[in-house]
Amino acid sequence: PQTIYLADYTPFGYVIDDVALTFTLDPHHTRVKSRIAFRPNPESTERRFFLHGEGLKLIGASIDGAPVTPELSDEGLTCEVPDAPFIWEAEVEIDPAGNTALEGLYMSNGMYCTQCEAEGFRKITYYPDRPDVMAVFSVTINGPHPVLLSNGNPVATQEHHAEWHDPWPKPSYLFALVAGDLIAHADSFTTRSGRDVALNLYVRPGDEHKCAFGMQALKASMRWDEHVYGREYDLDLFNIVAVDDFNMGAMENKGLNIFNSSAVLASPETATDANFERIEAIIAHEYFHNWTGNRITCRDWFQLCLKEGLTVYRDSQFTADMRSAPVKRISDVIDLRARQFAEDQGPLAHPVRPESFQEINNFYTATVYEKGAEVIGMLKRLVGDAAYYQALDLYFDRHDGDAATIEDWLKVFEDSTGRDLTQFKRWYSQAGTPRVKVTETWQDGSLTLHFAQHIPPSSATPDPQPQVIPVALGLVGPNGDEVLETRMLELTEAEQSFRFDDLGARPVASILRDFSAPVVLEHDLSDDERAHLLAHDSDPFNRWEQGRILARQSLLAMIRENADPDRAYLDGIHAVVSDESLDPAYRALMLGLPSQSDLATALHDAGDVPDPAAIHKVSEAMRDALAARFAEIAPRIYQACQIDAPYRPDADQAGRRSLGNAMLSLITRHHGPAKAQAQFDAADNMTQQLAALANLIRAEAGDAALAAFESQWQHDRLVMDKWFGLQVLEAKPDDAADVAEQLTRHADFNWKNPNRFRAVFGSLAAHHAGFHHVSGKGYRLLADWLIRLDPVNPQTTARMCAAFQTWARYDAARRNMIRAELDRILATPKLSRDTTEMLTRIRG
Ligand code: DPP
Ligand code: ZN
Repeated sequence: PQTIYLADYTPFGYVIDDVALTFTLDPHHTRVKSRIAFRPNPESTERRFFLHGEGLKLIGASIDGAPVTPELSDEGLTCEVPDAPFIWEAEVEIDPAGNTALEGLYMSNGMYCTQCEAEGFRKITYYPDRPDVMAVFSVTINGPHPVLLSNGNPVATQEHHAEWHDPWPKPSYLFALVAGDLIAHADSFTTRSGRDVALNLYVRPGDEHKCAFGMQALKASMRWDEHVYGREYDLDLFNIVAVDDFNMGAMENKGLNIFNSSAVLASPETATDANFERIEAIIAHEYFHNWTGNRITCRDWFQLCLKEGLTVYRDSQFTADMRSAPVKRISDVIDLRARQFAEDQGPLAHPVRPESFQEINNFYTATVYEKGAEVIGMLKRLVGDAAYYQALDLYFDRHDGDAATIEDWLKVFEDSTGRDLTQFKRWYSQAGTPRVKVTETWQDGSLTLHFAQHIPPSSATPDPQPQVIPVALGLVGPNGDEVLETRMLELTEAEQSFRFDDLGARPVASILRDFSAPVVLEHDLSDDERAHLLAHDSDPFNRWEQGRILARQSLLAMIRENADPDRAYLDGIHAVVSDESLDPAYRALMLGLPSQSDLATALHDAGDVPDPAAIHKVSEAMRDALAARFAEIAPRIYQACQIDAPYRPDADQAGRRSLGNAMLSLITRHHGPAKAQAQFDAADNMTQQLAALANLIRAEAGDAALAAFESQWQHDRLVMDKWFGLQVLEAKPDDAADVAEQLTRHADFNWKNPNRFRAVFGSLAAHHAGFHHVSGKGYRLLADWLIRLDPVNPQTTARMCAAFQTWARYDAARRNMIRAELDRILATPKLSRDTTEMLTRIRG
């Protein structure tokens, strides 16, 4: 396959003034007519006329009305064109019902829908399918469906015929079309300048009761973006459509967002608190793209972080405002470490702005999204809040309507703050997670903190240079008081010291508060000092972090030295979790342990070879120890967390349920499954029902409940995804692969549906000890199914290959087994470009 380089960017040779598309829908024989007004691009000397096109049957083409015979290839067509403005017309035939890859125009449960990001539009018609070509689209749809939708505003609708016009110039990846027998959940929103916007959430009949929350979240997002970023919506209509078969979470098409049904549909009976929170965040994310992505788009796909990093950052601010800021921050850090750090420290490492790729779909990664968001957060910490919002105003002013770059973005900050961001830009160009080592000296009331930063070299970045790292620091006195309030230190050198004078007694340094930079901090505090911060730090993140480090250290000692669970950790956590003045959601987070995969990383970093079975064993032993330590208080906290009021998915109730269910798992461990069974039987919402079910399975008392759950919910796909996933996640390590294998034989294992495939195999990959079982059966099973899925859906297959990315940290036997499976997949005839690139990179 061909490698594409950022350095090779050149503008397209032609400008498009407008585009008219006419669709005549038919499951296997849809006709698409295009009429495109091109003219030579004055800013380009390129005069080769190339249009992307894949899997299209060309019926005919003409230029200015005269038929032409273009030269066709697998990737598109070329044609002789006039050196003056001209009208290109073409007609193609496509096969939406045969499109299982879910890119371009496809069918899902009888409805037509599209997914064009990144390069799906070329499967719909011949077009310069690149984000820097922006045009005004008019779309006509002929089809026998009650609902026919496209971007922008409707201009004419009659039965079986609809015409749409989108006044905002857009790149082809934001094109969308939907047709089907759908029902609208309608509402409206008035923008602060008085524009009335009609809002619709379109769903299939039967899902009408799952719309209300998504609609509220949309209105909250619209309000928030006005208040915080001064951004208003810019059309009279905003439509969202829920689709069951979808590769991603959702897509921000202009005026017509398309959502994976799992990312928008929710009712209290069918969705958990975590589902509600995720839905609220994704609705916000896609809505926020209207400005950061659509009004200002990307020049090329190397700039993907320009819209994704910023939009993830914006949706995290929104969630922090809607719910609890510390809980959101801690949850984001857990996720960042699990997904992004793993990527950054393995064979898939790449900069936030990559410099080459073969298949762009493989770069919708945690690095581009989540590290991309962290980079924005650091920029805001460095320039300060007021300067950040001023810079954003300038960004929207200066680049509205542009296809922009990271250089444009940074220039806005340089111009509005006067700050030189040359070194900061390394966050975009260098791969790898920086390690920051801190040593302290204490003398005559002065504390000196000595920082050393080191970025491990990788093939993506062989010679890393020091980065600008904002380090939020506070000092906590011996009695627990804050003796120095949070201040921002800026590391710019490989080594740097900061001195703090006139301190009476030696304080404990609380470093990297609020996780002010995406780095690995190595700060040798004693267990007593960590316990001191766990008890007293005013920074909720670092308080949580110290508990987490104590847990990790204890777990590692249990593996290496057969040590007992650390008393100081158990006591410290007991004290925080018992503190009723703290937010229940925060107390619940405090009870979490480092993931087994995180422990494997920690062992590998320390030069040990991780043994997944041993890691699983000590994690279980630690949970047993927590259950014993909480034996007395857990039933009381559990009781205090029960809610009499009707279910609401807000932060307050969700926090209480989360603490209550953390207690339920301790109680089940220590006292048996009676309480879990009672909760299962009484549950009137999915959060309580699913948590109880998980505990019953874990206690090996779940068979009856699993059967009852299945018969209650077999009509509901999204709930059945949970049923499939939970059985794998909660299986014993010896059984996880077998359970997954058996589930693939279930009549409802509809493996071509990405949500169902991920429910089983995403859960298997997430089950560390089960996936890495010494027999190799986890590896074999996943490889078998990736081979089967690849010809059907390359994008989801390639995404799932990441399960193998940590192979190099295990023992020789496991490494050999994994490599053999990677080779077996790679040897499959006609393997997709997506999967080939992923496996080649992973294998190294
Ligand atoms: N739809 C995906 C997202 O919103 C890709 N743009 O992140
Ligand atoms: Zn996005």
